[in-house]
Amino acid sequence: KFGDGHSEGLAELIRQKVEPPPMYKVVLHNDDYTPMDFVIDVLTRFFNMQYEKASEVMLQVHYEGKAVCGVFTAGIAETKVQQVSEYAREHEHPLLCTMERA
Ligand code: TYC
Repeated sequence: KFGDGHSEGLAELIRQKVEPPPMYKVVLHNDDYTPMDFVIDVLTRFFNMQYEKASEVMLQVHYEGKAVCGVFTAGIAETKVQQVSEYAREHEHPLLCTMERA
């Protein structure tokens, strides 16, 4: 039976035991409308950054177009992207958050 989490081959099970899991960068993207203070709030709220670090990362996005907020396993990265996207939507800001293979 497929798709129930018990259909992996032995080689995949061994790989999982000896290889680190694939990691994903969570990336924030610049836009012209999201307030700087809101981006700092996002970085402190969802990425556990202190205000000073959050301000640095926010400015990196603002001046360079994007910045990495953190590197996580797939499930955690997906959750961060969802949480940030929902929070931005709730506050009606166009802030874009994506993930990419590290
Ligand atoms: N460029 C935005 C402004 O000038 C600030 C901003 C920073 C927006 C980072 C998005 O991910 C972002 N208000």
